[in-house]
Amino acid sequence: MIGYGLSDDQKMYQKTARDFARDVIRPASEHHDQTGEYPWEILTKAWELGLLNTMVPAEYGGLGLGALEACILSEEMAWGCTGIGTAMEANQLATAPLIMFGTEEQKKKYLGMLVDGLKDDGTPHMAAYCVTEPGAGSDVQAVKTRAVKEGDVYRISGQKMWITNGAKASWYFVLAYTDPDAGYRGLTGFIVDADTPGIEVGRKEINLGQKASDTRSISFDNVEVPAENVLGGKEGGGWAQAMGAFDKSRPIVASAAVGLARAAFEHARAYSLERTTFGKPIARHQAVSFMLSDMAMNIQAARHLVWESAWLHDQGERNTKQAAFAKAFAADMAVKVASDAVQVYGGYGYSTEYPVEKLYRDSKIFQIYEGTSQIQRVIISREILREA
Ligand code: CS8
Ligand code: FAD
Repeated sequence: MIGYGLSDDQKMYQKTARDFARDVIRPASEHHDQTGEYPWEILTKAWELGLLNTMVPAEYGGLGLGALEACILSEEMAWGCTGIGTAMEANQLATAPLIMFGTEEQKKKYLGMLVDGLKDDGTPHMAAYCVTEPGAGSDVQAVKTRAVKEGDVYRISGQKMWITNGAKASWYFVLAYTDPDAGYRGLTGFIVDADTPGIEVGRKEINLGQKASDTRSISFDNVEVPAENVLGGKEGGGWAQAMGAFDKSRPIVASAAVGLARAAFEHARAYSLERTTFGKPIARHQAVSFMLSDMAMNIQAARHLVWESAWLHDQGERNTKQAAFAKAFAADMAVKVASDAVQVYGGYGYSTEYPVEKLYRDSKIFQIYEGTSQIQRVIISREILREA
């Protein structure tokens, strides 16, 4: 692909997603922002069009798209609404460890569940990635959740926090210590059915932005999980699975930040051509037009970092550094672009009557979830120093 142009197939996916974002997501985004209602209707339409779970390989019933195509789609969804986009993309994160490390049986059962059909109520199966805990976010090795083996089952106890799709998922990827004395080599990944006894889902968190997305705490009290649900059948494999998943999902999250910034830029540009001060459109004041120039330039730079990091992953190369470049740059860029879009609107930008206020609120989370902007720099510094 990247020889500086998208293939015909990639352009077709982009157009399908762009039309969907314009016709279905955008018109509903204000409603979901105001009500916090989970966007089941939109997710169902997306599922019917094949826009959910796009990286599930063809042999398990999916489209088998690469991370690059997933990024192209994610940018478009996020242009429509990042709250709705996050609900969609959380499935890509939850499925990533399974796609990369699952056994045949696990992939057939749990990836198949997502793509084979809808639930009895006509909505799609969702999934969630449960790693963060109340006392451990950036420092993943500090998680406390334990899984104890008893015969051919494990019993999981602990609490997860800030779990996207927490109350909507049919199954969870859960990271827990099977051997707390072995450091990260004592962490094991599990696939846990969401209706297993002992699981309790907390209330929906009231967040600053991305209100359509469902964020929950989840507690596990002696939850019995069959040994066959140890991801990849590998006790002690959880760390590599959890970290490996980020290499696939961080470019997708970064591309969502690009989509949000593109939306903010487009609003700001249009407004700047309409609003007049001192006898001319504000776009003709250099201070304003340079803000727009910086927005356009940084959006394009972020997109290139995103596409490169996803493309490397699709080539089978380790992209940890490039995924961190993309995530940090795109997140910081999106927050700045959204903030400058509010600035271009002046007082109107601060009002809920105008679209940039929502984009500003929605942008902040990109510097926090999927590894904070500080943690991306920790990762980059480790990688570049290792290369010296
Ligand atoms: O703790 C790691 C980290 O990544 N922290 C950030 C946590 C994070 O990103 N959480 C996000 C949760 S999910 C979420 O927010 C969802 S948002 C909603 C959905 C959005 C829609 C999609 C860390 C800081 C990188 C690691 O720190 P340390 O504990 O200091 O470990 P290290 O010493 O760096 O590493 C230990 C060994 O592991 C190897 N490693 C590290 N990274 C990788 C990757 N692949 C393979 N191996 C890896 N990526 C590292 O090389 C070390 O190996 P050694 O052989 O021991 O030297
Ligand atoms: P902390 O780790 O306590 O960090 C606090 C501050 O200290 C941050 O600014 C951080 O950058 C800084 N800091 C910490 N350590 C360092 C360091 N070594 N160097 C420099 N600065 C440092 N998690 C999941 O597992 N699954 C999900 O689906 C999920 N979805 C989320 C959705 C939302 C809306 C939110 C808010 C969070 C979600 N998370 C999810 C959790 C998210 O990944 C964490 O919040 C994030 O990784 C940060 O962890 P923390 O909140 O514990 O902050």
